Amino acid sequence: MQTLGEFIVKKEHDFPHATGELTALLSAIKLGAKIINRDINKAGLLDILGANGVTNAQGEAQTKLDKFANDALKAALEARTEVAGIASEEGIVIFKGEKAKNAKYIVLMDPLDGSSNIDVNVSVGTIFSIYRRTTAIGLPITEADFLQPGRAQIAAGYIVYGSSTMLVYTTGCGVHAFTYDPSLGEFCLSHEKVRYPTQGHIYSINEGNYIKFPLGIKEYIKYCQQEDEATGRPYSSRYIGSLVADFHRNLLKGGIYMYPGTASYPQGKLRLLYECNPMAFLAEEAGGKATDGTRLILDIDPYPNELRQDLKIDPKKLLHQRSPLFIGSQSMVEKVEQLIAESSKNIF
Ligand code: AHM
Ligand code: MG
Repeated sequence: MQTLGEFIVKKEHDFPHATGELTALLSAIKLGAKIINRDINKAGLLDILGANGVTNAQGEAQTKLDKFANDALKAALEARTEVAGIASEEGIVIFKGEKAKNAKYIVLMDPLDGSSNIDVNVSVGTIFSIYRRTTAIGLPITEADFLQPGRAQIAAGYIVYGSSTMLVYTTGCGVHAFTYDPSLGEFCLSHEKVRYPTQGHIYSINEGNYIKFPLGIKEYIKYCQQEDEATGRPYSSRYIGSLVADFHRNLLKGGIYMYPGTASYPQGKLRLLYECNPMAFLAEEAGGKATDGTRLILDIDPYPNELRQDLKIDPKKLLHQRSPLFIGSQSMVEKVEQLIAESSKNIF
């Protein structure tokens, strides 16, 4: 049996110049995850279910557990010397003091993804994404440090609080999954070098929004439902409504998760920086693909030069930018991209 801590230290030996800082940072996330896991497991007994009457930066109702999870991770990360600041749905926090000025990394996170599921005992998750700071060491970081393309991530992962709790992460050398053993209080290696199965058979989308979907997406849903022996269609439809849990199932079984834009919300619902990017890094590392329908998610620049030069743009607001997301088994993502491209030609 190998614990997450042992595994990360062993991997670090593969990099001769590694300083151990990333290892320490990942262990802070691991600690935050254990705290969140403990309290989620007894949520019905503690007074932490339901909304807390606060709305977040995007006007969405915050649940008590959203706030609790954010605080648990923030405290675990702030206590370390490796992190200069964090960002989440709750906004950007630039840590104060000398140690933060010299810390190498920044963390973006969705502390409690799928939080509407928590009150009904359905799986939720935590998503994290780690970058090197872009501001020089010795100076306080700025909001722009958090607005890097996903390609610049040096690590990303999630914790899924499901029938068992698992932590899944990548540092760019494959995707590794660890199952939490509550009797030991440790995450233990259960799946090394996870890869998508070549052919997936599951599609995940909120079909209640069907009427609002662009033509290409409607055609892809029709394609999933047609009979075809060679590709094993019809595919199964599975949608939990927690990105982490839907992604996790599709990663292990083979499938595609979709959250498209619609006429009223052209950018969809999911946040590029702390939901789409980390999942896209994991998907690519597992041999899958993640796009917004036409571009690879990891290639999207959230703060291109034209926006940097526009003084009316508040970089704090760019943190919450959204993107359509098509993520999962490569051949399935490419099929939906093809139908999106064909349907856009038909319009003109
Ligand atoms: P959240 O971070 O506020 O929980 O929102 C993100 C979640 C995803 O986990 C999930 O896939 C999606 O929202 C579900 O949205 P919908 O209810 O519109 O299908
Ligand atoms: Mg979320």
